[in-house]
Amino acid sequence: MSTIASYKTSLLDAALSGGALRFGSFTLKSGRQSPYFFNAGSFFTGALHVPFVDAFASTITSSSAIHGQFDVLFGPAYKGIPLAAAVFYALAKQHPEVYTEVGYTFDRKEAKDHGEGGVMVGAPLQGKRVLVIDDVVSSGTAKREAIEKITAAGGKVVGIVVAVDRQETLPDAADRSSAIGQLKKEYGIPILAIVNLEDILTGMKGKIADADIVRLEEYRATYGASD
Ligand code: OMP
Repeated sequence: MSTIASYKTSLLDAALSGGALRFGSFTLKSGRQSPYFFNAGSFFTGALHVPFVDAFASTITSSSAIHGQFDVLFGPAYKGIPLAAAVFYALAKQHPEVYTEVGYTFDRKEAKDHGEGGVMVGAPLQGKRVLVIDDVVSSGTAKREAIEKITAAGGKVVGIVVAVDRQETLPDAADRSSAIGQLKKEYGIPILAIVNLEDILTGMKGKIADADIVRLEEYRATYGASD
């Protein structure tokens, strides 16, 4: 029987109990009809937020390719914004020697035309190494948009960390390579996820209805990536 790391189980249990991980029928941004949905906006109590933020901080600090290798933590609007602020605080508190001079930034969905103006809020990105932190990767479109915005602002994306890798193929893919695999290949950067679809399947067995597990397996057979 396959097992998963305890911090992943804690996150999945918190997500299930708090309603952040739901099973049923959901339309995704890509238009796909999914039997599950992960909503990062549901981690809104202390009991849910703390393990969520801690799991991000542990994922970052346990990767030598990412820990201490960036100047700015970037959270794309909207769900990446509170994540970047909270994870940045956790990192600066746990490792002040590494993160005191690191900044954090987020974008606006619509440019502000008064006051300081612009689409970016926080640390300037010009010439900086940027780590993107966000909720989910499905087809990878949202992360591509974030990379474009950061690049346009003069920053260089050096990695991406998300809560969930849905391990899906690209919508127009000729093969079964994953959205994350494509992004890694295209940008040559590390991309980490706290949990992926396989972890969800393993972690949810016995905790959700068997019929939901079957639907997850069917979805994986249709849209699941092979890498
Ligand atoms: P892609 O741009 O297709 O990678 O989709 C990622 C975005 O879809 C996330 O940033 C969310 O806005 C949304 N999403 C979720 O939040 N949770 C899911 O389980 C699935 C999606 C989705 O629409 O694919």
